[in-house]
Order: sequence, then C-alpha cells, then structure tokens
Amino acid sequence: MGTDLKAHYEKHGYVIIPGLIDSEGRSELEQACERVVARTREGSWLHRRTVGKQFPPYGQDNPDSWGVQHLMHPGLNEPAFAKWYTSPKLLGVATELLGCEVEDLQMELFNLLINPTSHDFALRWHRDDVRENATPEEELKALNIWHYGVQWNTALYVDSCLYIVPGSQSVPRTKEQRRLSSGQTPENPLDMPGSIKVILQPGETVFYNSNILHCATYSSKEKRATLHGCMGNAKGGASRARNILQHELDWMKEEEFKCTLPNSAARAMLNKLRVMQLNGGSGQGGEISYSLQN
Ligand SMILES: O=C(O)CCC(=O)C(=O)O
Repeated sequence: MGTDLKAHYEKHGYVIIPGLIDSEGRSELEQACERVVARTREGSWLHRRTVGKQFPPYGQDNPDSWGVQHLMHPGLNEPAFAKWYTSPKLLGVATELLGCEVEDLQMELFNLLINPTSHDFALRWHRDDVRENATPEEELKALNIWHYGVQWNTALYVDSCLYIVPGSQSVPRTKEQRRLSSGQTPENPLDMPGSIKVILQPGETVFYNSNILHCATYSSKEKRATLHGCMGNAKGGASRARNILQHELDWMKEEEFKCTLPNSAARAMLNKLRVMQLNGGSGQGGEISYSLQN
C-alpha cells in the first residue's frame, strides 16, 4: 500500500482498497455467506442485527435481519471467515493504517451486513462510540483521543448503502450537522452537509475510522453481503473496550474457539482481545455498557 493511501485515510477518515480477496477465497467466502445468511433468515442463528434496532443489544423483536453477528463463532463452523480475517493482505493493510506491527494487532469484531428481506431499513447518522447528544466540547474531547482501531466494509456484491462525511472523524459537528444527527432516521442522507455515498464494487474494501460521521440505508430489494470487521492496536489498552465488548464476545474466551484459528499469529491476536476482556470492565460478571442508545 502506498503512503498516499495512508495519508488519504488519515486526512479524510476513510480509504477504498481493492483486491483483498483472491479468487479462491472469494468463492469460499461467498458460499459461507450464503449458508450463514440462510441460517439467520430461517431463525436458527440468533446472533443477528435485528431490523428496528440500530445498535446492540439487538434483541429478537423482529424476524427480519440486517446483519449476521460473530462470523468466526464455532457454532457457525465456517473456517473461511477466520482464514480471511487473519489473511496476510488484510493484516498488512490494518497494520499500515494503524501504524503498528502484526504483533500488536488485537482481534475484534467480524460480522456480515445483509439486506433485510421484507423491510427497508436505515441507520441514523452516528459515530460508533460518541453519543449524538455530546456537547461540542465533549465531542472534541472524544475525537482527540488517539484512535487505536480500524474498521472496514468489504463488499461481495455492489454495495451503495454507506454514507460518510469525509474529514469528520476529527472535527465536531457544525450546527446543521448536529441538527441532522440527533437521533432521527435520515430522509435523504445526502442532505447532511459534506456527506458522500460510498459505492463499493465487488471485492473492494472501505476502511474507515469509526469516529467518522456515518449512516446507512438498507433496501430489501438489493442483495447485500458485506463483510464488516474491525481490529485494534493493543497498545491502546482498554480504550476500545466499550465499543468492542458491547457486542457480547464471551464466546471468544472459550478454548473451542481458539482451536479453530488457523495459525499462531491469529491466536496471538485473540490473546490481546482476552486481555482487554479481563481488564475492560465487562464480561467478568460486570455490566456491559453500550456506546449508543437504540
Ligand atoms: O451498514 C453499514 O455499512 C454501516 C454499519 C454501521 O454504521 C455500524 O455498524 O455502526
């Protein structure tokens, strides 16, 4: 990856990179996605993003889903997901954007974003771990904390669901941006000053800073299967704990999961997460705290 891509990521809060899935990997991932989506839609996989709920806890109030959670869970028994999550190309980009070494990487979330089947759905404008009602001063303070994570969407099919405001990862919202991101579902996301629609061709990945102001629209008529993951730099200590552990990752503490990982580098990444689980204040009988309210 050229330094210009990293410079673009730092300045604008996102960068689009093609080619992180090779052709053999692509068909493995595609088939694995078909199976997990079918299980989720038929109701036999309950770790899902439920239509009507934007953020965890997602609950089971609606039969329709906009995401499959925990792709690497042994209960899904789909090794293609861990293989790709820990693939050298993906780790190479993550280390480059995070400015760290593979030894520093922390395993985090890996989910799939899918189209609902009977309801269109939209996610409101948000930053993943800063409340919409934060004052400008609180917002600035939150955005000034060094960001130790990178998040991505990798499209298996053309994906035009995500909208972002480039550059907003480090700047508090203007008055108009605050007005349009105070909890309402966007009528037209492009009404947000500075926003763009992110269009991904199959195989392209958008990496974005989860502090960037973003939202998404989900059409029940357009097939979506977009791999949605994140990784951290473990040097950030517990700074990512709330954002990550709110997704209920106790299953990642089990040896059964560790045994499914393809190599020692992957197991070392998991160990970093486990340290955060021990120190991060939830999962040890402690209360889970959520970044945003549904
Ligand atoms: O659907 C998307 O692309 C974005 C998902 C998102 O904003 C989130 O998981 O917080």
